[in-house]
Amino acid sequence: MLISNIVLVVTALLTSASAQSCAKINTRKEWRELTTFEQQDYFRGVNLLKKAPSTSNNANRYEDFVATHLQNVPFAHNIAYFFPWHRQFLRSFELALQQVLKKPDYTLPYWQWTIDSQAPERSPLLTPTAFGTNGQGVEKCLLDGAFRNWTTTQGSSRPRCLKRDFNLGSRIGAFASPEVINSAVMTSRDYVQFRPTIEANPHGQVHNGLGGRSGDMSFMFSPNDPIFFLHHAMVDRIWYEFQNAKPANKLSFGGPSKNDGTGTAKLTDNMIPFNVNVQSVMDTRFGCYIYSAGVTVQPRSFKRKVRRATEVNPLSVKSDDRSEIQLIRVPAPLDIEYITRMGLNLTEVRLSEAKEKLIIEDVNKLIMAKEYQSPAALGALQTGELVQAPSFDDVTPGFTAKEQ
Ligand SMILES: [Cu+2]
Repeated sequence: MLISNIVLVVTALLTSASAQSCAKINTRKEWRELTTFEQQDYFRGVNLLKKAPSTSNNANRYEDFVATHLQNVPFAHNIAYFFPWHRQFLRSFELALQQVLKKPDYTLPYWQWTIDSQAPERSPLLTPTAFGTNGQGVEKCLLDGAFRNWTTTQGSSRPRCLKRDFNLGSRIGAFASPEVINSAVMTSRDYVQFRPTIEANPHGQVHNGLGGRSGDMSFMFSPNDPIFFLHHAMVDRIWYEFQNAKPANKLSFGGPSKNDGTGTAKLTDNMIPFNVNVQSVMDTRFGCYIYSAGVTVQPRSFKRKVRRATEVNPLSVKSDDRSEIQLIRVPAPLDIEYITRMGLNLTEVRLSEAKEKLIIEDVNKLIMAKEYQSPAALGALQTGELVQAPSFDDVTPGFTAKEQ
């Protein structure tokens, strides 16, 4: 009782301290919730930043953001500050877009990749009229989409093309499904447990899936690829969901303050290189935004004979399988090269992969018993209708209730 009162008072103070600076609270929407006109705004804004002069000594304003990410790797990854650092980073990018677009209410879109998790290469974002497909040729240069033929100087000694290199050739290995994310959001004890659960695998799988061996997304200069910001807006939204899942999560924070896993991070810690502390980004409304509930799939009386357990082990649905249309895929283990390059803890990564596998096994048991259907199932996507989710809770009906 006393503790919850203190939390309430602190929340109230924080809210009043920064609410004045927001003329309005805007909603960040999922890519598929945007009109074509709104989607074009992102492409136009990013291309304007790419042409705008740098505010330091980089090639252009866009690369200022890439450089900020690249130069502050140890303060933003594999550490307690992962979520708040990227929240602040995204907010500064959003402000820059508002400026070049001359739209003070412009908000970053997010990519709800959980919906595309079972065959990410089929995502409507990865098309020639949107963010482009896979890189081409030996160099894996991006030749289609709104950023085709882009040149970058970040992360190499001389200008080169923007690269995308799907990790399975023409396919991208499965990402974390909505149920995996929902489980982490609903069942994590606190921030200390929640942060590595999301950072290592669900977040890393998207980077490594799009970037593969040589693509920009697999490296610390990943913001070179403008899809980075939509991926990280989704990551930020997952944190937002966690924060809103229960009152105790609102200001939950902690974990290692140093890259080697030592130290204890606190809300009052300043984030390098930003001149703000963790506390000041704990509520997205301090940054004048909230998130939409996203999209989901309404199945159209979807009937399909589910393979019986004797015929198939649910765990055998591999990351690159595209024939199974009802069961959920277990994402392939993260590449050891990626883990090493990112400085991730190998044991931690493999442990969270094992946990992920168990959750999917449970989900698949429910699916096989015809008690549950995943909105991300390929069959649901093929025959169902993509709709705006009524609320966060409805994204994965039935499952969280069973989980808790
Ligand atoms: Cu990052």
